[in-house]
Amino acid sequence: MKRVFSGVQPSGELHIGNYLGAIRQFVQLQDQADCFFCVVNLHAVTVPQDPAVLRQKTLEVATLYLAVGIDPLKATVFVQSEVPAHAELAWMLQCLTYYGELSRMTQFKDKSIGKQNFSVGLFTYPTLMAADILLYQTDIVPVGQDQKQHLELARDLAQRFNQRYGPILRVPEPMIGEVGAKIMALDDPGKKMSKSADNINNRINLMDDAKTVQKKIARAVTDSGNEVRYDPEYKPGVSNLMSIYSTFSGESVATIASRYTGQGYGAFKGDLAELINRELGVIQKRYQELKASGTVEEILSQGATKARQVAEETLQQVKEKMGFIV
Ligand code: ATP
Ligand code: LTN
Repeated sequence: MKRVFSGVQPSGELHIGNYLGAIRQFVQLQDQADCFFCVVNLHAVTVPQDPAVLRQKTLEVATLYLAVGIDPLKATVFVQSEVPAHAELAWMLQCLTYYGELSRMTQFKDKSIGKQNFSVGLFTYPTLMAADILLYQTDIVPVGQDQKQHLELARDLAQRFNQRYGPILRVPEPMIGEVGAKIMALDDPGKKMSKSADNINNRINLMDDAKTVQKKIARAVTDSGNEVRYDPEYKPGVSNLMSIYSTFSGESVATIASRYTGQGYGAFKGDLAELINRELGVIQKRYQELKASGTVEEILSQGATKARQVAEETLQQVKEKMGFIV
């Protein structure tokens, strides 16, 4: 059975970009592979976080994992800081990572640009991510397009380690969907939809109510003209909305275009909001049930126990190979 690992940061509200780009794939994979889904709170503190908010968001992301359909009987769901091996392996991998490699990471450049001060953790973030993945001898990592460069580093580090010390780390493959892998911001289709963007009209959160979704879709930037046509270069706003429609409905953009011929943006946007609300409604109902059940903490605690066993095994092998006394 193939091993799958992925993570989401508890650094804000989850949005439909996270859902369509990554989390929805998690649910499909749990039936075919041995899956580990992590709430990566150590990654979240690379930028300042309020401790009480971080704690609450960590539980929220875990609850959302379960609400979208991740089944703790099939997949292991846990919180990164509960498994010390992540931070330990990250240090060892930092000593294999070149300064130049991290300097070239586009996410680091985007997040540090224009800031007077940013943490060293923000810089070494991709090495911690590589540790997450390599600890579980992962075959497949389902992520959105923006994580491709980080995945390449994880692959390079596995190969470098294996060459230097002997072949013990599996080299992971990214799994990036064809549609939905890069959902753009509603207020600016030139940027990706993001948790940390200041404008809340940038994104649709998984917990947004039906009215808010309607409003955000109605306000979403489109282009002059009124033709519903897929053309990312000349009609990036409409094309992004069509991609969202297509990933939610499972229909091709061509089918969607022909449905709205001659109808303009209004009808298309109304139906899109309805489509999103139908799916979010189901997730939100399950979320409230899970929250009320009070079972999430116990699921996380069992997940961490299982994760620790698997991670510890790899860490021991790494230590032995590197010459640490074990
Ligand atoms: P931030 O914007 O603060 O960096 P984020 O919204 O990118 O956060 P992450 O926790 O970094 O969220 O990402 C979780 C998963 O969602 C990753 O696999 C990432 O590739 C994916 N993802 C994030 N944004 C998008 C997007 N706009 N479209 C598709 N997938 C996305
Ligand atoms: N960097 C990722 C989150 C993340 C991750 C991982 C994803 C941390 N560790 C391991 C896949 C596998 C992001 O989405 N920003």
